[in-house]
Amino acid sequence: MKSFATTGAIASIAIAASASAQGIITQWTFEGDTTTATTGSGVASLIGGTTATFGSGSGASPNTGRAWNTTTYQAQGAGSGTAGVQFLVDTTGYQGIQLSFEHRASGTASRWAQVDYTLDGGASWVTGFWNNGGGLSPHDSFYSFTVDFSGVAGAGNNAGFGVRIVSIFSPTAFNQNGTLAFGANAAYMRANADARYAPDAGVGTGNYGTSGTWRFDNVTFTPAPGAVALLGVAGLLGTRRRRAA
Ligand SMILES: [Ca+2]
Repeated sequence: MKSFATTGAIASIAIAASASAQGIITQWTFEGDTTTATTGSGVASLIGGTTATFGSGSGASPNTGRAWNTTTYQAQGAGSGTAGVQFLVDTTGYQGIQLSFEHRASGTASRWAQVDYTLDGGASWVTGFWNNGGGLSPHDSFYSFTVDFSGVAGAGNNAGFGVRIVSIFSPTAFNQNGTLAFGANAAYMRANADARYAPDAGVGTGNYGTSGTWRFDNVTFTPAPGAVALLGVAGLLGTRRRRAA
């Protein structure tokens, strides 16, 4: 595992350095409390009834200031995969598309997030392409995630590409506190769930709530790195992550 983690870190650094050299396709940093893209162009929007304000940012490069703070998610037991945020990006001229974003949850928000994608400007969606493995916990502030679309035919060189990040039911059964027990794919697990998940098991024993918040920062689409060898490493990492999820 150690060697795998090290390889991943090296690949991530190489990807970041290459992307910086080649240019970001589109990025939202939410500085100035706006959903207008900071770099490049694209359309960010709320879906499934969510609402949003702006809050303090992740502190990560390239900014330290502000982030997009969303709330008003679906009621417990309703609408899995329907509520969240959406980003449409024209990838014309680019291949090997990568999405990275920073994500923070409040205690009562959903712990599980899923990424879907569209190849036709949002007319239709491929759902369940990626999920975070339940990897949100308010204990550690913002988490950084990368989603690799390099293996998706049509993600690159497409004026109608886009993704949405949506809240989903826990794919596995869980017992929040002894009285809030749910089956698989039946309920949202609150982010600071006491139920499970090392190393951030959480201490919350209440139920998920619609007023929980998901905060996003540095939502970034980059093209593939130029180095073929590193592309292969990134592809392997992406495959392993999807299998693990
Ligand atoms: Ca920011």
